[in-house]
Amino acid sequence: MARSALLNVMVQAALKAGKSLARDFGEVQNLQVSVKGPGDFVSQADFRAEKIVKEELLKARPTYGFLGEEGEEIIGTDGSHRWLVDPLDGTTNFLHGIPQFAVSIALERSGEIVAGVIFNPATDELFTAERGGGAFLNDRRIRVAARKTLSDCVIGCGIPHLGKSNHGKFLLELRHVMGEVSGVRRIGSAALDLAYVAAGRFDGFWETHLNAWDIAAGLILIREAGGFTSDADGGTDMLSTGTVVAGNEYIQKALLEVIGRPVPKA
Ligand code: 2AM
Ligand code: CA
Ligand code: CA
Ligand code: CA
Repeated sequence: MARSALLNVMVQAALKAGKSLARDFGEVQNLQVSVKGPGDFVSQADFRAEKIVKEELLKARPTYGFLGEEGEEIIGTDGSHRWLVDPLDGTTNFLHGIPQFAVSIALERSGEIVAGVIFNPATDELFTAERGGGAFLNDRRIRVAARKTLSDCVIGCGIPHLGKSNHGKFLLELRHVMGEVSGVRRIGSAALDLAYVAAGRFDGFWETHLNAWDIAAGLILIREAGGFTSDADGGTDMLSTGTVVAGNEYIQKALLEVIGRPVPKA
């Protein structure tokens, strides 16, 4: 597997930030935590990881823009390139000692995602993809699962947390999906959920109210693994709407239809 110089920069940044996260995960009880909103936490570990990623990426490409979850956006002098970074996706898991969290880094070129890296330092799993080059888990090529029938499928989802306004809508979607699939799972890191679809572990996934930094890297991973993604209307505005429905060509379509079903009559 030959990685481009640019993808290598992203991988090095993710590994370095991952090391910092792994260190902080070992003494999570000593970390300073602040509350951004109901159910929405940020810790020293998030800030440290973002600083590392930002420094590594801007050192390698000083003219590119940078949008990370925890800091002010940097507008680059190069108007066509921007990094989209979630330094710690799955902060709630991290703070509870649950080893399901990741660094997510994507590169946007003229509005298109062209490369993505997702790294879980607790499992040492590194997911990478660049446009036209396929998707990889560590050094092995990955592909989306081949199942064509919803009743055979395990589907990942995100569950709205405290402070989100979409609890009722989610329960309705879940009820529809539960009636059709073999099982539903919830990891608590949207980046890992999407990486799991790319790796064929989940047959599909849906979630709403996400941010661009949660999903940008995962979207290119799925595309390069032969999968499909859309927003709630079947369109391509995942980054701006924050809704993702993902799977192989059959399951993505089937899931979109199931999720969009109207409220059942009483
Ligand atoms: P974060 O950890 O970077 O904030 C999962 O549903 C997504 O929602 C994750 O990507 C997570 O990103 C975000 N999220 C924010 N607050 C959450 C919470 N209290 N519980 C679960 N996920 C949360
Ligand atoms: Ca957060
Ligand atoms: Ca996130
Ligand atoms: Ca985060």
